[in-house]
Amino acid sequence: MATFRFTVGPWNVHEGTETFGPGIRPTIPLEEKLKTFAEIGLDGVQFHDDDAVPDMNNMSEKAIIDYATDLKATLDKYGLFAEFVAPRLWFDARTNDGGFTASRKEDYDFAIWRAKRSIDIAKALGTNKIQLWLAREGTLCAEGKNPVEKIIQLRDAINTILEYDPNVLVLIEPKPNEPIDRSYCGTAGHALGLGAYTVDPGRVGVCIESAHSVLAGLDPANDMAYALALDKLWGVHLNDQNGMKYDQDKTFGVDNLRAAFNQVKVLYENNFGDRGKFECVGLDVKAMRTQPAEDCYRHIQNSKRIFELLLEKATRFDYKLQAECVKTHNFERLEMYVMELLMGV
Ligand code: XLS
Ligand code: MG
Repeated sequence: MATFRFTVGPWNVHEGTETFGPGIRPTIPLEEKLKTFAEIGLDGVQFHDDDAVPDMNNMSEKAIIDYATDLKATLDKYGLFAEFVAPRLWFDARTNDGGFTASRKEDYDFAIWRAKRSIDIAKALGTNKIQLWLAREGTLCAEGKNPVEKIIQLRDAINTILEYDPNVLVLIEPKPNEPIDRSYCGTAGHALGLGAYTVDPGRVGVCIESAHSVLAGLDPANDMAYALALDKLWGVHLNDQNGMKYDQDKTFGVDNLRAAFNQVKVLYENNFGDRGKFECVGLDVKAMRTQPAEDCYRHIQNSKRIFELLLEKATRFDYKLQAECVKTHNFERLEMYVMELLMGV
């Protein structure tokens, strides 16, 4: 059985800031977070470019690489590795109307600058994975962009990333909406379709996030299966989501336990994780706003524990009974078996 490697990003331990209220927990310095990640049994860390190099917009290209090289030493100190670097193109004023699909050339150029610096940072941190959560790549005002032109522009941006470094792998993390109204690349199908039309389709894969699949009205386990079937599942962001509303990033499995089980089952059955740190179980979860500062890693620990408990259930899954049920079309029996397995009967 694969050894699963667990990762999170520094943003998964946060102050509780949301649209309706400011932060209510104190900011924890990065090194303290890294130390705690190692203590609670995580293996690696995911970074936005500016999680790794906070003041990067005001630094020279060399200074950015030097800063990231120091961070790599800190990661080594705690026995952690970097899983990926993601250009954070949704914070800066220049990317308000999208980065790779920006309408103004200077904004597009800034987005490409950040993507190239993300690659430099990734290299310094010892990873070749660049994750693209295409947050604002779409429209708030439907007539505000020519969609065909912008989708080609998005493809060209990915080409530029692929051409900048021949070792880079691009993981698109699709999401159908939020913060924009309509995404140009909202599902795994869109992402892999676009990837197929880049200069090097073999270097474009996906990271499936449970909540994002739910927001697209899709089943996360089936999205993972789709990418696994095409050998394109290069990352997962496990979390949970109560229906098609705002992105909740809840603890994995707390709302949809059976769907969570099926995510673990599909990963387990397909040996996800066998390729080492290339295939990590990312926990993209956020603590509730009510959570006290003294216990603000609990949602990560709970997500990992729920994954492990569901993994134990997946290893005990009765494939003989399943085959019998399938043969006789007795899916009511199979379904009850799954429910009893999950309820510990
Ligand atoms: C937000 C995304 C983000 C990415 C990393 O919904 O999940 O956190 O995972 O850029
Ligand atoms: Mg995510």
